[in-house]
Amino acid sequence: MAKEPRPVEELSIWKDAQAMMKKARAEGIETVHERLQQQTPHCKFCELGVSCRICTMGPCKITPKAPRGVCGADADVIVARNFGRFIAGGSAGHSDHGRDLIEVLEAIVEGDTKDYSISDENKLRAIAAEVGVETEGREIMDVARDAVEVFFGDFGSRKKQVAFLSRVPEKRRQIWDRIGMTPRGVDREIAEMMHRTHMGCDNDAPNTMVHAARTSLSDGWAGSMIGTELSDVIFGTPTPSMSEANLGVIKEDKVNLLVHGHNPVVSEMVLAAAREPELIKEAEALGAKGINVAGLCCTGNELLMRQGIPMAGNHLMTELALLTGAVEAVVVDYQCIMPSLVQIAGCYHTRFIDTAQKARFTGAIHYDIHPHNAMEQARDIVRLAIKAYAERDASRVDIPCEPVKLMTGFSNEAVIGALGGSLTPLVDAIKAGDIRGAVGIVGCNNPKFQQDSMNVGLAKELIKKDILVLATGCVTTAAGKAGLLVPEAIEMAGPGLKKVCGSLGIPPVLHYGSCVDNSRILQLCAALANEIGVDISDLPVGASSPEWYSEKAAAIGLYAVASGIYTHLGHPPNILGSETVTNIATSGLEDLVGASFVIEPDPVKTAELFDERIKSKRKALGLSE
Ligand code: XCC
Ligand code: SF4
Repeated sequence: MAKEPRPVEELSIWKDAQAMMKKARAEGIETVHERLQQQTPHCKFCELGVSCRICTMGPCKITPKAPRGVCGADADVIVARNFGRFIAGGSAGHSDHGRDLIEVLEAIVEGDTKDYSISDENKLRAIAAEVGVETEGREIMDVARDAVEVFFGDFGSRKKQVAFLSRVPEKRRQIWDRIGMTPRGVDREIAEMMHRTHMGCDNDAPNTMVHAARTSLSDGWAGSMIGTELSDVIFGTPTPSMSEANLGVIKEDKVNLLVHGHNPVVSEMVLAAAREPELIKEAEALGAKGINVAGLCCTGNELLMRQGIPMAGNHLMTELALLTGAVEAVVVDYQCIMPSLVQIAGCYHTRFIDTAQKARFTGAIHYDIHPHNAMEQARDIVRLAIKAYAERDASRVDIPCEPVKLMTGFSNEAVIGALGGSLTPLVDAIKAGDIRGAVGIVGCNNPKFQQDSMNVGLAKELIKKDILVLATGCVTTAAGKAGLLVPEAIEMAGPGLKKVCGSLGIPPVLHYGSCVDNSRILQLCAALANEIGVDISDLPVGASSPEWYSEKAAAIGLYAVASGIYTHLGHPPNILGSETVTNIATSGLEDLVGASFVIEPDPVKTAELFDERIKSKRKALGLSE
């Protein structure tokens, strides 16, 4: 028998989401929430992490009566192996994204593309110098060519450490060296994790956990960091600007194109095509008032940061955005794209377009996009959307709200610029206690939890306590919709943040970018630690992913911890079936790397935990509470 649908108010805190869920029910369109109900209750063994499918002597599951798998692996080994592969998956996602940016830069250097170019030469020179490339008096293309070599090298097996470890405080590098956590090469760590977790290899859970951390560090300090830095080089380093969020950014009188996925390489071209006068004219000829490009998830974040395009929504809004009935096309690259979008698009006139050979969707229209043909393909995609506009059924259109304003564009370069050229004023504000500390709130939505209740709840609690919040990934749209990303939000903050952010004209919650851009937060922490002359683990900072779901979010959490940042998760990964692994994650790592995970579903309690942590770190630094 079908289960009763849950009240929409329980599923999301947002009116726009609730309205579209009701529309979905009225039109008989299934969403993530119905499918979650069908999948509940979940398999207990999988939830605990004690099921193993790594070989065909199994599959095995650990129970009190069967405490070892066929090969003899116990719960600790099985949980650690599963967790290790989970982290490898997440690291692979971000890092393969980073690799794609190196390939674009290589195409620029080789003259294989007319569509992409180097937008920020200064940034390229700066990062090249950081990774040991000679820049003095050289042509920019020569610098770029050498940088391409260094970054491709970071993915391989020839190095003792990845290049951006030059940013890491000395003390931290010594810790990693001592425990065998220094990331050597992205592909190497990921492949080694797959090797270690084959039957009969790494059968010591703590040892597997150390390599899981090393794998995640290769993501944070190489794959993701390269992704961020080269995106800035190619598309421009973000500077503050204003934009908007929620389903109200979809326009009834325009051709609406949503970009979804993670990488700016395709979506930047779609946006550029949509801004061409000739294509706008074609849209107008069909009676539209123009072409509107809006973002979903992280490719949305990328374009929001650099181009100021509005955000239609985060993870759990992706299906609902199509329910407005006003979306002509959704153009995707990869990651976090629910395959169900193809079916929902099929219920409307919406074209679902995939663009990456490594992320094809059955039923999608495929465009094979490469650096040499990107703009031409993007124009075709925009034309397809314009054509679809003629088929839109006005009677099924429902755009449920007006957009909310937000401020975006906080790269480290922009922040340092706003501070007058150095981090000193920020350090002074931290020392004075006006900014007591900082927490990065990052990551996803998960249909198991009321959408954005924890993301928004935690941000609000933290700023009240004069803790600066940096938002990335799907937390961005949540914070934006809640009105936290505008300068006026200082009214919701404590007196210290109100003073500092007020004088700078910035919000108490800063949009720091997409998920790979968490590397910006790593870089900021490292720079702060270097400025004060301490390790990252000595700083009054933290990280949180309240509503995470993905392998990538787990990798982010783990590289944050391994970098010395106390990290909160709203719910645990599937590790609770091993006391050893659970204890390592929630306390053992503290002894090893000076930080650990904390699991807490309640945002108010979580804010108190951060408060305690920040107090103790401030005290240890000799600062006032
Ligand atoms: Fe995906 Fe980055 Fe999570 Fe959003 S936040 S649901 S991973 S899009 Ni990274
Ligand atoms: Fe079972 Fe061991 Fe094979 Fe896993 S590796 S399926 S525990 S026999």
